Amino acid sequence: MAATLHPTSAHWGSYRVEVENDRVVGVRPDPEDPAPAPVMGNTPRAQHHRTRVARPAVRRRWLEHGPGPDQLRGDPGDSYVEVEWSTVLDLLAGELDRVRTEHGNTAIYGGSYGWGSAGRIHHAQSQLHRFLNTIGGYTRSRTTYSHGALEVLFPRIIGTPAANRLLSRVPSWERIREHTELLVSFGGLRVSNTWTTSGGRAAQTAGPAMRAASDSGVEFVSVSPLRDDTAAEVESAWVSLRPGTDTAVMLALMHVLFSEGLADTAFLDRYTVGADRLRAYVTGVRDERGGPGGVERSPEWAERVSGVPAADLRALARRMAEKRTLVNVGWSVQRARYGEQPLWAGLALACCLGQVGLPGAGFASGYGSMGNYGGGATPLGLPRMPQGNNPVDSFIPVAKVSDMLLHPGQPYDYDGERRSYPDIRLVYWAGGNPFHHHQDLARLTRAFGRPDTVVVHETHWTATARHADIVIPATTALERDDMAASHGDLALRAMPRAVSPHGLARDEYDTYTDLAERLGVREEFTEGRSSRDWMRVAYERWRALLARRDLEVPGFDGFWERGRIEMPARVEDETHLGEFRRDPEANALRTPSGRIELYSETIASFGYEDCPGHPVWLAGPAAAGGDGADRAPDGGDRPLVLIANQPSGRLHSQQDMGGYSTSQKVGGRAPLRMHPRDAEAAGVAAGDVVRVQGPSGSCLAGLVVSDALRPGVVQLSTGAWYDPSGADVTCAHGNPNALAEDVGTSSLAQGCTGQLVRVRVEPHEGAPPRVRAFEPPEGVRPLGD
Ligand SMILES: Nc1nc2c(c(=O)[nH]1)N[C@H]1C(S)=C(S)[C@@H](COP(=O)(O)OP(=O)(O)OC[C@H]3O[C@@H](n4cnc5c(=O)[nH]c(N)nc54)[C@H](O)[C@@H]3O)O[C@H]1N2
Ligand SMILES: Nc1nc2c(c(=O)[nH]1)N[C@H]1C(S)=C(S)[C@@H](COP(=O)(O)OP(=O)(O)OC[C@H]3O[C@@H](n4cnc5c(=O)[nH]c(N)nc54)[C@H](O)[C@@H]3O)O[C@H]1N2
Ligand SMILES: [Mo]
Repeated sequence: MAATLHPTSAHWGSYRVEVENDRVVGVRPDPEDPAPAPVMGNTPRAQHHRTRVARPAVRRRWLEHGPGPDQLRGDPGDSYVEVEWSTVLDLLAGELDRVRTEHGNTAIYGGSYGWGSAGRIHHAQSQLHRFLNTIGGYTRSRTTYSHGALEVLFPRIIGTPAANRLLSRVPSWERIREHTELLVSFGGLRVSNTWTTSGGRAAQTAGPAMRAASDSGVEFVSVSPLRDDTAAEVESAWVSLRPGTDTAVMLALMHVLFSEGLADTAFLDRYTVGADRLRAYVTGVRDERGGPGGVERSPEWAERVSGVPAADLRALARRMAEKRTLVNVGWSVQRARYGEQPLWAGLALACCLGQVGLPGAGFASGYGSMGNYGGGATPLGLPRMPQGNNPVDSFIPVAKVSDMLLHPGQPYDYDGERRSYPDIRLVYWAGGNPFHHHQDLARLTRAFGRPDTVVVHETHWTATARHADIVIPATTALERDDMAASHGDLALRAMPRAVSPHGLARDEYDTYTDLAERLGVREEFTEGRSSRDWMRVAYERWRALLARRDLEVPGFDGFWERGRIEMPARVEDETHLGEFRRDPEANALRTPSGRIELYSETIASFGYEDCPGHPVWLAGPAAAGGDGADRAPDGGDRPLVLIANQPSGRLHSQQDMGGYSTSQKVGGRAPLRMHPRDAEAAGVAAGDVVRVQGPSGSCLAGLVVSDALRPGVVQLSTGAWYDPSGADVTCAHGNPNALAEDVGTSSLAQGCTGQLVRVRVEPHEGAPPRVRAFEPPEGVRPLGD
């Protein structure tokens, strides 16, 4: 039988799958995509893999003992019982009802953070939230793992609307090509990161756009511990620094600007508050609390802390002052202890240059982090599935999940509030993998032992599914009709079902419909519609909104038949803070001063030692070992800094068993990159199984030796499926979150700090344990290859 081609869309792009006998046998890029992402190569094997959840399953111990805390949840030897759909739906509906009746809806944690799959209708998290809202609500999560520090800090220092625009309506790469002379990017500009866009993208344009900017003469400076953080096709100068020291570098650049008369004092006076205090701190007149006798944050000081030669810092500062300069702070840089500081210092640096609000200049955060950033257009609305309203107002900052489960009632600080954790009895997760994304996975296992019941909807038997009492098999995006488009996208694409559901997997919408039926709220959940009806309704509502602006798109049937339509979009030529620059009185920012707050009275009034009133240098654990004045205490027996960045071979943990992802592994384990000098010192060689020891645990990995890393730095990307089955090691497969510490950025934002971990790397003695991450748990009959 001849293969047929079916269009689909994922967070890693739009492409086509080849289907033969109801099986995905290959992938083909979209012929119109200028730079298709190789990540799509994971799909065929992942779609039919033996780790697919084929039937509903219940943990044997939960089935036998009923709900309750259980420290054996997630135990590698745990077993499951596969049950009928009607059985699992009865059990789950009964348990939801028991928890909300006995403990109230606050006791249900439905934050369910994660990237599920693309598709406007079958978005796992939105579906779950809609369902939980109809049964009385849930404790939710706030902010993201991606840029949690930015989301809390920027509303305080530039005001909420401007902070939102910083992430949503950003200058296009074309505009950069036109106006920018120098782009200094802290955290580099990884093309492999731009393959990903939440919701998918019609075409991969960021890589080609960066190259075009470089070809037409924009100068790039990549400030990063890794040389290859900026793509080879982009000509760039590499400023190699110790991880976690960007703030020191930025303060020194400001020191040069202030001491050489290059700082734009007219700009600082008119558009900012607090520049004097910051200047007094940078020049050493004041310390971080405003007291006398600080440290001069000179290039020589910064060289000791960051390893960047003082002469290079001087030259860079002068060049930045001379040219039309854009300062980009990649999201990774704030995913570390004191992650607020490099953001705030980066903005302050841009203000000292006086170019904020000019086309192609100022401050940005996100180029090179996500594909839609700089994509050049914002669609005028998107079809959406309504989620309803959550009557419960309980929330946590998203990366506090373990703390919440382990310490109900305990107080904690967040953005000026003293809050306390709710008492969670039921955890409900759909479309995320906390045993991929959270820090200190052994601690997360203890946390998941606390609630009465854990429910997970999954397509695959991930480590998170293996911590659940009730596992609900979900269809993949290839098994259902949907449509895709994202912010910064230009076309809406149909995603018609390509293959039948795997085993007994069902669309989550249908699962919730049956649960809602049992809980007496079917009508409220469905409003009388099937998911297919909702697709039409969501589309037609969007079409009606466009019609009110005299914009026309075809009716739903016309769209579905064509498979792809251009979306009316606003072309993004707006300069961030451009209006504010033109008239700072009429367009005052929504901050207490109406200006950019280089010193924030509000933040200072919180009294946080870990985030005072203006940007300061605070040495996080990664910065230890520099012989600067602010040396951090630890470091001795863990001399290396591990960078846990995004994997280039997949999206997070998704499709880790796929062909492209496994082609990067070394002996079936996650690849750890190390500088040849460090490898020699550690007594390890390329291809070896190495043991990595971090503050919270250990993992094994396969060694790759490369001089693209700064000495003292190793790289182990996230996303290898967590495998706690090895005897003497936390993860046998190479998940860096087995090593990382579970601490927030600061009391202000409490963001994720997983990017940097202090480690020791050593040879693994004896026969290494087998990797068992891709074997379904006991009691589950695998269906698939
Ligand atoms: N150490 C360290 N940790 C990090 C980071 C870091 O830099 N360093 N980065 C962090 C960041 S920025 C992020 S965003 C997080 C990402 O963390 P996650 O978003 O949690 O990671 P994913 O692997 O994308 O998880 C998505 C899950 O959804 C499942 N899924 C796919 N489709 C469906 C569906 O239709 N229905 C259901 N129910 N499930 C589906 C997939 O199988 C997968 O298990 O990780 C964070 N963790
Ligand atoms: N292929 C692929 N693309 C992705 C994802 C994926 O999983 N796979 N995930 C997506 C998601 S959800 C997000 S939020 C974005 C994240 O986007 P980013 O946060 O920008 O991505 P990372 O790859 O984590 O980090 C980028 C680089 O920052 C550098 N870096 C780390 N620490 C420091 C430091 O202290 N100082 C400096 N100057 N540089 C440092 C590292 O060398 C790293 O390679 O990526 C998205 N894109
Ligand atoms: Mo993210």
